[in-house]
Amino acid sequence: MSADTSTTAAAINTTDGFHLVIDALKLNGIDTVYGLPGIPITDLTRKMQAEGMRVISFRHEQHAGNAAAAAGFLTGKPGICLTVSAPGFLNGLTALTNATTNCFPMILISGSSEREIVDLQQGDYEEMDQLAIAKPLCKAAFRVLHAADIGVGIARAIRSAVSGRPGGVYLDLPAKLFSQVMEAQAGKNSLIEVVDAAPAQIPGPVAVARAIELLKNAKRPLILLGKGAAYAGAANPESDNAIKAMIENSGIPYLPMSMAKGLLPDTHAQCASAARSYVLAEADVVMLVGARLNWLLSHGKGKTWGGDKAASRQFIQIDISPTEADSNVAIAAPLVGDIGSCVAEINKAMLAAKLPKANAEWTKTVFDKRDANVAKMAITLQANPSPMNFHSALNVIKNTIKANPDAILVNEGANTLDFTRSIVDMYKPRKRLDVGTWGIMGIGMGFSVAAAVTTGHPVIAVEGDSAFGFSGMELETICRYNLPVCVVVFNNNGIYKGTDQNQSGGKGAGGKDVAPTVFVKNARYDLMMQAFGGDGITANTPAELEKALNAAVASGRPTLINAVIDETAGTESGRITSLNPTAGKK
Ligand code: ADP
Ligand code: TZD
Ligand code: MG
Repeated sequence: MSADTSTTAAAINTTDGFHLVIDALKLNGIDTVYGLPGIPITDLTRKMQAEGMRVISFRHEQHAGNAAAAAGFLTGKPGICLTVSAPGFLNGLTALTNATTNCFPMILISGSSEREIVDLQQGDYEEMDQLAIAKPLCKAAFRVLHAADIGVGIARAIRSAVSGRPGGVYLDLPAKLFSQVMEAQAGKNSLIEVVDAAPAQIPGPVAVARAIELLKNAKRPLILLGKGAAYAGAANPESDNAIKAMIENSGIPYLPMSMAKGLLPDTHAQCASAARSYVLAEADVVMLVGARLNWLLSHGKGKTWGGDKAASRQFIQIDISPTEADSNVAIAAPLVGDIGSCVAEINKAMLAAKLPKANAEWTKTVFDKRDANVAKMAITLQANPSPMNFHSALNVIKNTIKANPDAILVNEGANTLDFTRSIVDMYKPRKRLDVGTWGIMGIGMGFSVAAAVTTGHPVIAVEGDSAFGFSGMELETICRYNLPVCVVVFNNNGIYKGTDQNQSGGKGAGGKDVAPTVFVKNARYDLMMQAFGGDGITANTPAELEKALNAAVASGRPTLINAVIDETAGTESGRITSLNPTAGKK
């Protein structure tokens, strides 16, 4: 080839910012994005689709962001959310921050306006210094100004999202970047395929020995599995097996946190869920596996942990974050590393030390209490009151998940959340997605979309009527992509219950309003689903609910079941009413 023709070929053979973003994502095995188009990323979404990527387009960015976060949790790869500038970015930011709070890997990629104008605050279209705003609210934040740096930007975002404690990463892509042109081969060479993005982190032998010593002397040991343990298996399947082996070989009772349910089947012989308050108060050595001692575990102290008994309790904590230990109470044996590696080391050391099975007197007491509570609950579940209450409706959901253990259960609300978590058993890892560390409402439809898209399995979303309202418009998204999602709205006419009264006695500007916690009575959420071509049904009895749910799971069609629940059945704030300040003034 003469020098002349090669120059001509090079001039023709160019790439641009749009394609470099797409190529960088694809090079790293990312084939799906969740987003909402508009300036400056409209063409990016089209070109992604043209290049074979899946672009799931939402009606509001918060739900696209929640979908990306759930995809991250389920797959161990960062979920990608793509938004426009300022308002779109802010809508996605809640999800990014929530993902970070929950230790889910995701990347929020937002287009942004002209730097020169934004920085002088001259009033650009959708002007905002997005990078500065994102920084304190996520794990890491980057901006790319030159097309030649797109490869580095995406690589840094991926590594930051999944390495160490996973979390949310913000990547700022200014509008001008997308049309920047560079020579194709140089562009290709600038991309980075991230090698070993979440490297194994093996705990030191001294730390392992310290943990074994505590287990050896334990009289009433307990293992607590958190959603970090569930996530660890998405990134490394050996992790699930190691946890199962540790629990079964040790004979130690275990408690799963909400999203760790199903890591081992909730019906497992060593599951202590139905004796939760007993084991938390009585255990003398507690091994935390990917669970933080935050509010969800009463900070590791106080009445939940047996009051005075808390002083003599010792904790082992397995966590990838070295600063998690001692955040609430002293951790006698911290084990820093990834859960798969840490538990594998514990298993080896237990074998070498010939650790005996957990004290039989303790385990018998725990399992007897559990069995008695399960038997008591079975009677409540069988009752068939009219109107239907949480228990009789959840008995149907419980049986459906038992018959379809691959189905993913998405769950939000207050009473709807608490009762579902304790009543519906899960059988396989990473099948339960819920409100997580923040107890946030609004994750429902975004999580459902991601669960259906990433797994192809049926999704059952059990939603309080208030909770559902936060993301209800995404029913259209579910119908548009024809996803196998069945939304069950537990309709009790309001937040917590539907019976609250306006306390004004008819006086004042709001005298004629209903109470702030109640909704339109007898709302027909099922008709919303019909509006978009899905199946919508109202169920007044467990039999009607069962029929509709079975049909939905069998057909895989988008379905919404409006499950009418006794409006008096709930309690204020569900299980966490103790956190609810009420007026002291008489
Ligand atoms: P839960 O709410 O279920 O109790 P948390 O979200 O409080 O769980 O805790 C999850 C913990 O798991 C976090 O402290 C996080 O650092 C840790 N974690 C996440 N992934 C891993 C991993 N692969 N290996 C070890 N620890 C992990
Ligand atoms: N806003 C956000 C983003 N998250 C929240 N957790 C809340 C508000 C407060 N909140 C709860 O903590 S639960 C809940 C709200 C509004 C709704 C409860 O009503 P529901 O469930 O209908 O979803 P139940 O079954 O009626 O209790
Ligand atoms: Mg409600």
